[in-house]
Amino acid sequence: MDYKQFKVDKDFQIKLYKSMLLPRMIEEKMLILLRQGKISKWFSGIGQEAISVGVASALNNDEYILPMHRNLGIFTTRNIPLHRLFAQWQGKASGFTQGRDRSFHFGTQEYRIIGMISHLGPQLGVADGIALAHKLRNEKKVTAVFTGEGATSEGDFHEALNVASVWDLPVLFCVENNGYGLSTPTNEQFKCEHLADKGIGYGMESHIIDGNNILEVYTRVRTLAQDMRNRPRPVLLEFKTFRMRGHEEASGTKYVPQELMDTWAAKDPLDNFKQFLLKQDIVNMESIEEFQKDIQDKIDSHLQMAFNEDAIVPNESKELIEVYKTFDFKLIEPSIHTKSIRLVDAISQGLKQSMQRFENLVIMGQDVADYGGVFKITEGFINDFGKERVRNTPICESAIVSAAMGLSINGMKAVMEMQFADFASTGFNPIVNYLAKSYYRWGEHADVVIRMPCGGGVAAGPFHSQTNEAWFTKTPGLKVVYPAFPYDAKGLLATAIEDPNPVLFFEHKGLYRSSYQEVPVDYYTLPFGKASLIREGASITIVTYGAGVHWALETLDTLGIDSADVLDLRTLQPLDIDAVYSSVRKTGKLIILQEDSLFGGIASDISALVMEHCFEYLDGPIKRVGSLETPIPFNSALEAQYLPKDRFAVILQELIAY
Ligand SMILES: Cc1ncc(C[n+]2csc(CCOP(=O)(O)OP(=O)(O)O)c2C)c(N)n1
Repeated sequence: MDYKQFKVDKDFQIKLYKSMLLPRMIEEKMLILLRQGKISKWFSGIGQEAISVGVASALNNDEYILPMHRNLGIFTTRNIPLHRLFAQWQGKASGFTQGRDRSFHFGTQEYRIIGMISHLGPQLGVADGIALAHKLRNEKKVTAVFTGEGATSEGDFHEALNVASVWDLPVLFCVENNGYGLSTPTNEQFKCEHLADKGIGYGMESHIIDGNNILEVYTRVRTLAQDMRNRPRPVLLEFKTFRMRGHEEASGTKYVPQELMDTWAAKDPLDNFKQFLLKQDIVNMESIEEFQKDIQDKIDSHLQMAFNEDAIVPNESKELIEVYKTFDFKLIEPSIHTKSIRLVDAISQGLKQSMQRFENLVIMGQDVADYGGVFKITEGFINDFGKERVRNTPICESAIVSAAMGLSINGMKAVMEMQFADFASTGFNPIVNYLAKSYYRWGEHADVVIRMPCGGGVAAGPFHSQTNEAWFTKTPGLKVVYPAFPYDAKGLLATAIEDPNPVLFFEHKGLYRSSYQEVPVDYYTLPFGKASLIREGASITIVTYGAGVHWALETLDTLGIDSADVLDLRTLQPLDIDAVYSSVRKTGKLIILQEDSLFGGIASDISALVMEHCFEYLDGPIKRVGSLETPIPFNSALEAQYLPKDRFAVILQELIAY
């Protein structure tokens, strides 16, 4: 291995050697503990230490690194106390996730490390967001993110590199090409010779680096990082290396030809560097033994600390509370000065006032800049806030949701406009797995609002009409808001942006230009989790939200019914179930109307809750009314049949007469 051409201070060479020795020795110990059943799972990075250690050593400690499951060397090079790592792997409280997630699935702001989620790819987009925040604040910092070569087949890889390139983000995309993704060799994973060649397609500089040569990794990354700080741009690095053990310990390496193992064993980054240092008289055997002893003592004493720590005692209320970051809601009263505006105007106004209020707020979405978004909600915004804060994005929902998370991690707020709520499906993974779970897993909140133009009745067919709130109300960690009127929309959007938790904000397209109301002109907030009782009556309770509220009111007017409580839920998570209970206890009858097809929707849960809590008050069966169990058809007559409005009128009358 050629070390000589890389000029590194001798003391620093010793430091690099010790930095590689530490993760190697920790791993050797962990493999023993694994066999003894004292830790649960182990993904080995043996043979790949030069990459983790080299990159972490080349960056400044205040620069973010987003590692993968084989990057122990990043954690150790950043000097994380070993007993905390050991506690993490044993599922103990002093680890980083309080026993809520395993292995390397955690981050720590203190050490500027943002850990992975199992799905591998999303963190690439998160790195984009972190780098974007630095760039917007004119901070000269690089962000390094890791992936294996297997995960480069995920769409997230393509999306994240494309976004970073279009936006000139200073991200080092570090691909560790270790030959196999679980059991699948590289030639069954991609067709190009080198992954670095993909850089051309993204208009991105790329390099191949010998990932087993610590001096090459360190010097080349350090030089590149220095350059990227001054001239922000992404760089793709392919580190050639090899996975010397199984994907995880239990899965073995039977499928790997022995010659390959032998070839790469001869290239071991630690042994080769040791021989080099010995030959150069930079170290001698005695000093190496001393290093080993020091590290062994450290590992043993920190392990003892972790073993001595008591096991976690489950506390149900603590678990439930820590799904969301505490939000200290401040009611900002509306001004008396109002104007009659449409729902679409109210949302636009609320968003604009939030942009004025929070200088760290960034809007991202397809066509949101000059074009003003397909619904014109951000029209003219670039004149006030510029194109840096009102950002057009490429068509890549997953990377942009992830980038929104990255902005939040790096101290910003983000609003993402899904062009249509239907397209949340291509950003689904980071929403339900990254944004929703980060706070519970390791205390990192997602200060992100995703605006969701949704809903039917607009003859737009199966892919521009869905109301898919049930995809998200099912997922702990998300908040779901669904206003029916301009006044609520403006105040609730302001609250959604103030709230540090991830919020899905549903905006019914059919109401955008049909629902008018007097709306206060100034900024105000409205609380989450408070339904609004918009009509009062004694004989039946109607619970609904979104377009359903308007259908219910129209139906009551048409039928001349004035004896119904109409409860507009306004937010679905948190859900004001107490308002439902108190109305049902008064009326004795409940009908729930939702626009979405019925099965598995919020109406079913409300029905079940009322059965459990108000059974003795009921004077009739609870009725749920929703759309047909089909995709949403395009043809207007078919769509009218699909939607629940007409069925609602029939079932309402039956229930009143029951
Ligand atoms: C979305 C997703 N698909 C599949 C898996 C299962 N899985 C976990 S790691 C892995 C292999 C990853 O290979 P690579 O990216 O090359 O990284 P390496 O493990 O080799 O370091 C697979 C298939 C997963 N965790 N997430």
